[in-house]
Amino acid sequence: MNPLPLHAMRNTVLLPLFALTLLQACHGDDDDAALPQLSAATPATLATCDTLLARLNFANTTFSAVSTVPAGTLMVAGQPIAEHCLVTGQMHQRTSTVDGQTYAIGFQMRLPKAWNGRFFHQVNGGTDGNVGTASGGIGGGGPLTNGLHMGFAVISTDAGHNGTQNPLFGLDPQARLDYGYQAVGKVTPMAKAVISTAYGKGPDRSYLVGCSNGGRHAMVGASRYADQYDGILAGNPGFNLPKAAVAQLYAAQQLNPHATSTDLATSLTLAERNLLAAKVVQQCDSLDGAADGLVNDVAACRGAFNLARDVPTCGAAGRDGTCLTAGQKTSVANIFGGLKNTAGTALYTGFPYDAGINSANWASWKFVSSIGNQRDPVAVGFIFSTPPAPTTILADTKAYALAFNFDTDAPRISATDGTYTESSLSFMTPPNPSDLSTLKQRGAKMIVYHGLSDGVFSPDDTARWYDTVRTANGGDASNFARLYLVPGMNHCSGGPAADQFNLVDALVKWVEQGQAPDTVVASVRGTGNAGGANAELPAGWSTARGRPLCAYPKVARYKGSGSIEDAASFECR
Ligand SMILES: [Ca+2]
Repeated sequence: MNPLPLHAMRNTVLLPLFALTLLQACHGDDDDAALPQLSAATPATLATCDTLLARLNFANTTFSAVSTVPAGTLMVAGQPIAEHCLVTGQMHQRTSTVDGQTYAIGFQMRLPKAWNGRFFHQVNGGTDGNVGTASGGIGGGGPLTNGLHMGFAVISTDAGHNGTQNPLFGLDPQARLDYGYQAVGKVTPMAKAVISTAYGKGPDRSYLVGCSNGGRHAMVGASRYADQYDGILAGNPGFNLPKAAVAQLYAAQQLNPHATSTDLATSLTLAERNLLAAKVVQQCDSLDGAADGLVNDVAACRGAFNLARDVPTCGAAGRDGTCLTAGQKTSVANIFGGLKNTAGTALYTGFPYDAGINSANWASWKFVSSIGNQRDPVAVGFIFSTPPAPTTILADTKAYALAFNFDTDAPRISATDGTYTESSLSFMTPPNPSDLSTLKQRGAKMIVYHGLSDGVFSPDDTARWYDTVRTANGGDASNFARLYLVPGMNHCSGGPAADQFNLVDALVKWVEQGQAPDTVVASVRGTGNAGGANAELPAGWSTARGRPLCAYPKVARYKGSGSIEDAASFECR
């Protein structure tokens, strides 16, 4: 059946119900059949590292050094890495006419002697500015393995500025653009050329992998550079990062009136957050069929948990850890409800109530990052605002956060001027985020995961994005893009969660073998875990607990029999 007339008919003609049903069934089949199957990568061997430096040549690139890293010299999570070739360098060195600083895109590549034929672009987190070890982290809380160990040729970059230029690189317009998306665009062809020179052939398959801001890079890449990547893995993506950072300042303003000292954490103490999480668990845990401390059915929990009703309100005795004041409840409701301006326009998505919101990572985002001089205030002020905030805010970033006006200051994230000609919402976010047609039509695949107890980037924002992708693809995008929401997990890892999983392996099987990721199992990280134990693993849980990761909108539901510690006792539906 030719799909083209069917598409046209579905969009333009009203059909009898039976015909429409038939067409939808055919449409799905045709869609699947229309997607090309990419061939599998084939391995190769690096002949020589020693002579590579002299043979490397790429426009706007200085290759600084090349050296052999003998087997076992580099250890990743206690695991010795096999022999590989380390290449370091920088691209597009320049002096800014705006701030006089010298900028470049620094990078390192690690090229395994025994190569699996694949390229792994490790996109990094935070505000970048650091060339992290190009070991190819696969995401989640504990490296079961890593891209380098799996045989990928891996690149890591600083996205166009160094650590000492953080966060004031935002004053330079080009450094903003490199951080937003252009560094990925510039290093990708260079890295492929290095691989081609080193192995005698370019990468058969290319993957873009990261979490947090790295997840944002990956999602932006899925839109902007889909012609250059076969697989995209985006974890806890801050794909609306300027909005999320503004929402962090809002959280600080909501919490600050309840603080009993200069420490913002006193606004909602651990005892109070434990109470809040316990009440969420009390109302929502069993909705998935198992009282196991994990709220899998987050959609049902929205209706089941009521902050005003389910959390005790403090009486005359005041705060003692067993209640929240009426004012605290209002602030918590505002934070989880999502930032709105005084006109009632939503400026960022809200957050789901989940079991992991009492975790240290959640607290760090809300009480430290929201007011500190490393993350949200300086990112909003220097990198995302046009014009940028004066550098004098560095002297008191908390004051800047608490004075931020959501009606008059927030619009600066979408503003431009003669110096900053592209707004931060433009350079930080994926253009046309629901349109993944380039990626889809060439047979590439995309996997996104997001912890449901993320303290900074909303999993609801990611789910809402995925809903738009489904809608843009006739209601089902699962043949090329899938989203996994991870109950209890904080920002990229941690929390009361099964946070250890290998979605890179799942992605490669999907891209290269057409094996869709239906049965990916996540595990907890207990004592003795090679990737590091999870300090917040609840005492009552087995250290062997496993859970299936379920492709949204499915959730893991208890089958009704079998150990609740066993992944096989749960099914996705
Ligand atoms: Ca449960």
